[in-house]
Amino acid sequence: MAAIINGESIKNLPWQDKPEGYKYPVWRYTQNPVITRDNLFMANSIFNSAVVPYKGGFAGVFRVDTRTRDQVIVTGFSDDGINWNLSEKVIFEGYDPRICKIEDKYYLSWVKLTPKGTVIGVAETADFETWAEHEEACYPVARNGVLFPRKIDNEYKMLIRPCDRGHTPYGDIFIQSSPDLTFWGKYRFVMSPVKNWEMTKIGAGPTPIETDEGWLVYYHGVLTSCNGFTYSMGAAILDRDDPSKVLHRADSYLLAPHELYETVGDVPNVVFPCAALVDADTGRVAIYYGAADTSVGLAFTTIDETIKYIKDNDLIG
Ligand code: BMA
Repeated sequence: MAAIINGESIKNLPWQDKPEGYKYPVWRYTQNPVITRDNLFMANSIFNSAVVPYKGGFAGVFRVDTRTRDQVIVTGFSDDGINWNLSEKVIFEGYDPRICKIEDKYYLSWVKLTPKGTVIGVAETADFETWAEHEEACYPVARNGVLFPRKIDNEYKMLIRPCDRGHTPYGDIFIQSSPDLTFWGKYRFVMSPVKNWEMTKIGAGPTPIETDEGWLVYYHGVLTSCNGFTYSMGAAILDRDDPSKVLHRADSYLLAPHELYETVGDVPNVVFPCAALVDADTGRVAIYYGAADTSVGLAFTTIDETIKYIKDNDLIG
C-alpha cells in the first residue's frame, strides 16, 4: 500500500467493500444520496459539501441553496458521516465550500460572491462555531480554491481555478502560495483540460491527500454536449515538494453521473467532489460529492485502487 502521510481514522464511517465483479476504481454507497433537502427545513437543495473527521465523529460545511434560492453555507455534525445534524445558521454566503485541517485549525475556502464576480474566501475555525475570516485569496474571477493540509517549503499552497467571464479558453488549474494566508502569489500553472470528458474546464475538488507517491488530487472536469454540461471526477498525482508538477494523471474519469440522483435534479449530470477522507491504517477513501446540484452522494475507493487506475491510464507517463 502507498504510505499515507495525512490520513486520519474514519473507522466509524460505515465502509462498503467494492461490489463483486465491479470493474471500476470508485464505487457508490448503496444508500445514496446521504444528504438531501430533507436534512434542513430551509433548503431547496444541499450539495457540493465538505466534511472532516472531528472529535471522534465528523464535522462539515454544507452548500445550501435556500428556498429563496440564495446560496449559503451552514455547518453540521455527525457521528458516522451518514446521519447529519445540520444547523439553520448561515456562516457565510457563497458556495462550493472545502474544509482543510492545517495543524490544529480548520480552514474553510469557498466561492464568495462579490459585486465584481466570484473570489475565494478563506476563514478559520477551531470548533465550527466561531469563524475568523481572512483576506480573500484572489481577485475576481476565480473558483475552486483548495488548500493543502500543510505548508510546503514553508508556504501555504492553494489550488485555484482563475477564470474569465465565460470566454474561452478558460478553466485551468493553477497553484498559488502564501506565507501567512493573507498575501498570495507565486502563481504557477498546474494543468489544463486534455481529454474530451473534461474539455470545457477543470477544477480542484477535495483537500489533496499526501502519500509517498505524491499528492493525490481528485478534481472535476466538464464536458459540453448538445444537452449542456456534464461534470465528472478525475484524479492526478502532484509532486510532493513542488505540487505544480503533475507526475501522473488519469486519462479518463473515475466517477461520472450515471445514477438517477446524479442525472436528474436542479442541474442534471453533475458529480462534484468536495471532500475525500482517508483512513491512514487501511487506505480506505470516502469521497463526498454533490449530485445534480441537489443532494450529497458518498463513494468509496482506496488509495491503491486510485493510484493504480491513474498509473494504468496515465496521460503523462
Ligand atoms: C459550477 C458550480 C457548482 C455546480 C456546477 C454545476 O459552476 O456552480 O457549484 O455544481 O457548476 O451546476
